[in-house]
Amino acid sequence: MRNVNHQSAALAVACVLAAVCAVATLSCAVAGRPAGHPVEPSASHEAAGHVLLGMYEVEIDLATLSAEAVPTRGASAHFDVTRFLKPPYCPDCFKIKVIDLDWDNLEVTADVTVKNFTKGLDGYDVRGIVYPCGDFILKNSYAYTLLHAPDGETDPSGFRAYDTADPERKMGPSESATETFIIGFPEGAKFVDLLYAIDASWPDHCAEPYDIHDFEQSGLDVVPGASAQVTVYVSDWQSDTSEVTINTEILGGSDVALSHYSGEVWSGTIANELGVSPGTYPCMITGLDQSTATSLYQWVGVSVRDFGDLEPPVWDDEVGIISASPGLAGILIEFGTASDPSEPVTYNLYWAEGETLDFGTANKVKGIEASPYFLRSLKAGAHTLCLRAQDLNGNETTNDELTTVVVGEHPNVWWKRGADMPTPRGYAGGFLAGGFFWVLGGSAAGTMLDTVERYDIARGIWDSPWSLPEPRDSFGCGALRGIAYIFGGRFSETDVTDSCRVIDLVDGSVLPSSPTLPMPLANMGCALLDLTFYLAGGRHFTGTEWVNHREAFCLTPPATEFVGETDLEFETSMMAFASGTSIYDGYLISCGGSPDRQDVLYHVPGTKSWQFRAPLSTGRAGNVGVWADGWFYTIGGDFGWTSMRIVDVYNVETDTWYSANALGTPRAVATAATDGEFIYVAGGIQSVGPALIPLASLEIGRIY
Ligand SMILES: [Ca+2]
Ligand SMILES: [Ca+2]
Repeated sequence: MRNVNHQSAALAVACVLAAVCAVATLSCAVAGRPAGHPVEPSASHEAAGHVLLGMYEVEIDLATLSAEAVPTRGASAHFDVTRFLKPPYCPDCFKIKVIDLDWDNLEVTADVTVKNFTKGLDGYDVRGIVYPCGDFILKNSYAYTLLHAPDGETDPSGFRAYDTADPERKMGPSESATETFIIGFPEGAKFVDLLYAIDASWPDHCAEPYDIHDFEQSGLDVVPGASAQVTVYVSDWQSDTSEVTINTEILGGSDVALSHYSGEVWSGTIANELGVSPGTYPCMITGLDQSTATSLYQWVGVSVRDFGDLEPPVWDDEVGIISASPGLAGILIEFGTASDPSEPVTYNLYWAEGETLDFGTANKVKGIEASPYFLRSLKAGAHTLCLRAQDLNGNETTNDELTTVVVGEHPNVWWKRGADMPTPRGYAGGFLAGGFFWVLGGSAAGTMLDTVERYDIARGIWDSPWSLPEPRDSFGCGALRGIAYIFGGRFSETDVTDSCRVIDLVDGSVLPSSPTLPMPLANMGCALLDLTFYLAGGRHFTGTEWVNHREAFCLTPPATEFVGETDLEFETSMMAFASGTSIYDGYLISCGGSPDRQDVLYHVPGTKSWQFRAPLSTGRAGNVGVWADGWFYTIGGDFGWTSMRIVDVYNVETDTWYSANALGTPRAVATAATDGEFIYVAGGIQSVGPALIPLASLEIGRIY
């Protein structure tokens, strides 16, 4: 525990230091100029012992996730840090590091590190304040303040408190600390712009309360005039808070003064004057220090309930569990939605090992907000589940529809949508390399593309680093030691080539001495095994028709000559194709393929045959394949002229097929790759009768 505190303290100091240095530098730069910036610290707070260490305009570029902080003039001109401090030069003390970007919830997460650059001064109650700028808001505020608020800003702004693990909240000389800020941004934003200030109390603790926490209430009914008791903890270093109020305007009331009960506890009575309906209502609590006229603010949620509501929620669509998809150690559960006047409706999952369920003794997961729910860390074997809905009053549905599934038979995939690929296309090549999912070339509506786009797995964003030397689709493809290999494919809808390209992933430069295929081929199987590329099947156009092949070849870079391998058992193309390894051998799997084959072939390179394995339940072509940890996955494909969402998973050891969760979007000739934990599937073509729709969507499947 002690160590943790020290680490966190060390991180916090870096931020203060950077901030002050920036201010000091800026002060010199603007010396003698009139202060015209609208952002100026409020003079009334200086009496409270607060020091504005710096105010910055911070901009985060959501495309590159880089952050830039520029000190504002007004703040620097009006604040005399040298009264307390003589900062040494420090070019790098205020650090912002973006650590996550969540497009689903429209929020960016950044670590902000502050450092105390002084040689002998302690800072107290260090805060990073985020003033609202348009639609950008701090989502994880510790509490709220009006300190240093820009002119005209009357609503308290959220802040994060540093060093809260230290009982004294003290930042000593050369200590640093880091806090994580979650910033919400509006849809379509390309940048996040914030006004950010760092405040500390010197040379002692702040005068106003430093924390307002643990709000509690008794039940508040929907009936107009109904009342409830509230209590809240107000922490004050000097134990001399003058006044605590809760604003109940949203309930039709006003500022209600709370009485000092004992220690940090304040309590009082609030009323639902308007008789607002069931739900949770935000109310602000203010803790005032009279001598300095400084307050700390906190938002709390007041819950209103309908005590006359004794009815459980009503299911809107399906009752309880719609599907329960078991994996090796977890179950993905999808369920219907229910509604109730006493919102919000939440869901309770009951589960037990075995094929029966006793509600009295079952395991219970309470308060699930929405479908789906992932139940993890389960033993192999049968599990029985039931899901019920519950309203705010605790009324629970009585449905007892049980679902039994067997965990541990096969892995499954939990698909989620990722950021769309910028260019919709199918018949592209791709692989994982350097932390990116690469998608190369391809075509859309008959137009060949030279587009190269890559998905940054850590950051969840796409960019386009370079282009292929020429537009091309339907080629074999792989990456080895930072080099992309492109084999054959098409230059136009019927122009199939034997040419190959070897390309440096860093800058897209084409390397000399490319191999040439033994014959023009497109849509062949291609997989990398033990540093050797294996190609099999494929097709070419005769001028009047497409002809499938059965030949197989291999190439071991840096050699540029293909060597013959054992032919497939039949002519095919557009099949799912992947390599895998067991403790004995490396092997290749070819699955499905033109024309809508069910066949599955298994081959150990160097042996004289491809073995027929257990066939697919339905034929398909244009399916894509990946292998992970002893299991082969076939994803999507076409049957007839209809694209499929189907995902099947194959146990290579036992020669057994299982169904996995389907893709969200039906697609064929997509691009897929796996790192063993996640499967990435991008683009492809969706055929609906004669219509062919190129896709941009990315689906990311978590293997479980
Ligand atoms: Ca006080
Ligand atoms: Ca109800």
